[in-house]
Amino acid sequence: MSRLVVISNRVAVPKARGAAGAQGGLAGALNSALKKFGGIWFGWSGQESEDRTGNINLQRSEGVTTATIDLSARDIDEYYNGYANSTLWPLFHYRLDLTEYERETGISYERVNERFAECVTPLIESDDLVWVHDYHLLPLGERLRSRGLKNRIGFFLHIPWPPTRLFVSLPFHERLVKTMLHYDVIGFQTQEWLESFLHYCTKELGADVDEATGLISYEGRTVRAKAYPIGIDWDHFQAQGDSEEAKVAEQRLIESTRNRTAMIGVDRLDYSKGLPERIDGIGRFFDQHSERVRDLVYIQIAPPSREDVQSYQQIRETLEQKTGQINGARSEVDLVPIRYVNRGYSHGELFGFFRACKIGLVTPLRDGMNLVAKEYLAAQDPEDPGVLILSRFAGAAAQMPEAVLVNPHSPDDVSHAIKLALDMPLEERKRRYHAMIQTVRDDNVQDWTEAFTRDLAEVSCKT
Ligand code: ADQ
Repeated sequence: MSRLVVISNRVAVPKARGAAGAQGGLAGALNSALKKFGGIWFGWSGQESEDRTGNINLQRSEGVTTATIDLSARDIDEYYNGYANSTLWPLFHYRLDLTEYERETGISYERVNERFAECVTPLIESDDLVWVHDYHLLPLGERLRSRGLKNRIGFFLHIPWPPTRLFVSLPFHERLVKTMLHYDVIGFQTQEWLESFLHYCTKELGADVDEATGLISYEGRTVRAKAYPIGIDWDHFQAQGDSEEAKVAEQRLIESTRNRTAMIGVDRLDYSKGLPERIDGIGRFFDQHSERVRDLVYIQIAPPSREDVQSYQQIRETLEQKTGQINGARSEVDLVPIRYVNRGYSHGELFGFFRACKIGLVTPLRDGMNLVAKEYLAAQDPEDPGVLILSRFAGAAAQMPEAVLVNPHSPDDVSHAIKLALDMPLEERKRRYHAMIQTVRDDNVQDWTEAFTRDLAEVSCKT
């Protein structure tokens, strides 16, 4: 069997997984894949240093070898905070209003991709499958090819691919997509993002695209584009749910919310997750049903994220303000309607919290998939499941239409969904839960890695 070389912006060693703190869905998924295949996970250490000697730090932990490099202060500022998180992230989440276009950060993005290629190439053996991840590394395939790599190289985008009309606002958009067409397989979370990409290739590049098979022919090369919806690590999550930690967390929440229905939201503090809009929806519910304020408590767990980027500082302020306003107006000596917790928890604790909450609110304005929606369901008691309120703009909505789907921009819609969830009879809750849980259990992260790596392995080697 071929080894697997995973390349992503950040590398997270497996033992960090259970630790308290926000860890993106990507980390857990990739650790599972690497344990199965053996091989290497290459990326940025998360550390800053001015060392340009190309020193690579190799470590082995729980069956996974990690290879990391440090980045300079300038690279972190311009490649990571700049082009990746102030240009591509907002643009790909349809937020033109937050998208910054700076020529310098674009140049740094290319430079760091080149440095990644330079450092990882000597670690790659001729038969390895190479799997590149996410928007930080869109041009890496082309950089690896320019160094003579003939391996099968795949790419997976964890976030949405924007509609062509938005994407063309990116200076040098053609150049970026042309570099992507050096991969052999390109994966997207949903059919919708896949279609947007194929549309761009047809309309803007004039590539020969077969919509049915996802095959793109361009300048003598053929690339396969396909949707591979990511899932959770079901077994791991269930095991966490059986832990003492989960039981204590569940009990703690039940006791502290006695006689009130608990609703929960767990999100990185990111503007794409629709947090202020969600608080507006909850505020609207309290306005429309003031008699029910005493029945309800909303718990928002939102650890800070990308704090060096200005738009992330703003979202934090906005959220604190809105939460403060509602609590100020609606609290009583023995009652606070919204609990806002600005930190991360382990998956065991999250399992316990999810299980204790009768309503899960997952309302991003735009999201590639959203694993929290799946984790919430995975933590429910099948005999008395809670209700998932899910944004129709999350990739997960395409897989789970039985959730209570909402338009997260509309406070009335969110308020109405809360009312529906609170009053939903047990039979209907069970029916919806059972319709969704099969997808969550069966289309899990192991299945996802298998589907992607199988397709990549089937590509014939270039000789
Ligand atoms: P994210 O934007 O990070 O991931 P998501 O899919 O929801 O979003 O994954 C978040 C993960 O972090 C979940 O496993 C969750 O449990 C964990 N997490 C969130 N808040 C936490 C907290 N307070 N404490 C501890 N853990 C917390 C990106 C894309 C998504 C896509 C994933 C995977 O933006 O659309 O689903 O990658 O491909």
